[in-house]
Amino acid sequence: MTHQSLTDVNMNGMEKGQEFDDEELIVPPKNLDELCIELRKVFAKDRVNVEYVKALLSSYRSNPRDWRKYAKFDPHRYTRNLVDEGNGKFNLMLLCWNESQGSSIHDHADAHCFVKILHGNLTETLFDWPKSDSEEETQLRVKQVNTFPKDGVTYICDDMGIHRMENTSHTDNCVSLHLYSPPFQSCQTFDQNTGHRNTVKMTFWSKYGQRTPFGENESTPENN
Ligand code: 2CO
Ligand code: FE2
Repeated sequence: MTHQSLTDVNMNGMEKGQEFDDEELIVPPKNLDELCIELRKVFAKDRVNVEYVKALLSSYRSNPRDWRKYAKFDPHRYTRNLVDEGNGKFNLMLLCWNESQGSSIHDHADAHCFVKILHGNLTETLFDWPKSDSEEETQLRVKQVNTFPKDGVTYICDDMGIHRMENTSHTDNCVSLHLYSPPFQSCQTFDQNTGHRNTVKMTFWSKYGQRTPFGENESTPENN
């Protein structure tokens, strides 16, 4: 057996020159805790490898045992439930969508947005940005509509457009895992018919499995 020096093989058993975040080398996380640990490592670096993060999220097989404690539904709108603050580099959260619940059309505040479906199906409608230089009212143009099944993964950033997410099922709810990096607390929403925009604050229905105390979300209702 030949002996490789320690400088040729790093702690992950990778040879020199191989990237730490090569998607060919992913070890599927066995649960949500393992996924969080790996995400913290990946986002500790200055540059985000979008393909790697997508592949990592895809490799995790959703298990309700892992995320049940964060899955809290509201009869009136979808909920945002904080799972991990990623050492300040990202926010990881569970979004819980009852039957027919959906978001407004919104942007992502110059952040990366990764989505992994944990239960049910989620439909994304992707729109072009409204022309920012015109006062003219124009309908937003639909670029694409996609439905993602359980364990499916998707990604959006402002360069790709703006979107609406909805659970179009009348019989099943949906749970999705969202990662935003860098974290953000407000975004813009858009009127589909006129292109008019509003800035809205985003809030958490719960944090680490505990209902957010009344008052912590300020007096303005969230509207994202
Ligand atoms: N961005 C929306 C939110 O965080 C959900 S749609 O998926 O990006 O509330
Ligand atoms: Fe979104």
